[in-house]
Amino acid sequence: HAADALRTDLMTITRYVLNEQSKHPESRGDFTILLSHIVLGCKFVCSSVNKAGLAKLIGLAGETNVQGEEQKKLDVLSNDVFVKALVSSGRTCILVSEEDEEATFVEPALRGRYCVVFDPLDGSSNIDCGVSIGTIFGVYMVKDFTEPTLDQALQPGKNMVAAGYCMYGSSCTLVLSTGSGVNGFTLDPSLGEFILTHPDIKIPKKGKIYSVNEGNAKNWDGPTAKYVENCKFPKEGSSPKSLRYIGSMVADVHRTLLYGGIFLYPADKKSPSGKLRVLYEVFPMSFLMEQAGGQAFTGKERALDLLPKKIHERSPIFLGSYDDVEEIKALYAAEAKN
Ligand code: P6P
Repeated sequence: HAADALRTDLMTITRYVLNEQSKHPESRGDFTILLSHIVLGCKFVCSSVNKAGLAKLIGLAGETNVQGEEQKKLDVLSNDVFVKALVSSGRTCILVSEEDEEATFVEPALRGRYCVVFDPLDGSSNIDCGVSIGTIFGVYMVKDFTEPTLDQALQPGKNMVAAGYCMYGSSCTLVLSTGSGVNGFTLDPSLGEFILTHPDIKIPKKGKIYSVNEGNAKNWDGPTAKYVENCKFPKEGSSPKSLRYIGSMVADVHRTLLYGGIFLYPADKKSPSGKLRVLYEVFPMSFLMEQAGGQAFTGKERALDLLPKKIHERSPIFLGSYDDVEEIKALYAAEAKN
C-alpha cells in the first residue's frame, strides 16, 4: 500500500507552495498565484522546446513556417510568454528579462507586490544540437509597488524571496527555493503537473568535478589559474578532479547541485566582469546553492551581497560545494593580501 499511497498522494508544486504559504498566515496567497504563473510559463516553454527539433525538421523554428509566417525564435517566444503570464498574474510591478533592454513596468491596474528577474531561455544557442537549456528566475518583494522605480529591481540577491530554474532536457525539471531549502519537481506530461521528485536537495560538501570553459585559460587571473591547476595537478595523495562543462548554465549548475563540485565563470582580460548576468543568472543560482548548503563567491565577496547598479550587469561567479568554493576564496584572499 505504501507504493500506492506514494502514487496517489501526489505532491504537486502547487500543493507544495500552498503548504509553504500556510506557514505564513499573513500571506494572502499572492506568492502562490505568482508562482503558478511562472509554472505556466515553464510548461509552455517545455512544450515549445520539445517541438523545436521537430519544427526544425519541417522548417518551422527560426524560418518561415508552413503558413509562410515568420516563426519567432524560441527565446523571443519564451520571453513573450513569460512577460504575458507574469503581467496577467496581477502580482508583479517590475519585470527584468535578459531579452529586454529596458525593465517592464506593469500597468497600474495589474500591479502587484513582486519584481521578477528572469532569463526566459538561457543557453538557447544550444537548442539546435539538443543540449539542455533552461529558464532562470528570481523574485523580490517591492515595498511600495504603487509607483515602482528601477532601483526596486536593483536589490542585492540576499533580498530574494524565491529563486529557481526550469531545465528543458530529457525531462522537464523545475528546481525551486522559497527560502527554506531547495526542492526539485519533474513535469509529468500525462498530468501536466510538476511532481516533487527531489525533496530537500543538499549539495555534497565537497565534489570531484570542476566546470569551467578551459578555452579562456589564457586570460584568467592568478587565483583562478592556480585553482584550476590544483584541480588538475592536486597536492600529493589526492586525485585530480574531472572536468565537466556543458556550456549551458542551467545544465552545469543542475549537475553541480546534484553531484557536487564547483562551477566557475571567472573574470578574464577580455571580460573583466565575467560573462554571466547578476540579476537573472548569478543571483538565482547563488540563492539556490546557499539554500542547498553550498556557497557562491564573486572573487571579491559573497555573491548575494552584491549590489547591482544596472539591470544587465555582469559578475564573475564561483559556486557549488562549500569546501570547493572555500578553496578558491582562500586563493583570492591570499592575492588580496599581496
Ligand atoms: P561560454 C549560454 O550562452 C551562457 O549564457 C550560459 O548558459 C553558459 O554558462 C555560458 O553562457 C557559456 O559561456 O563562454 O563558456 O560559451
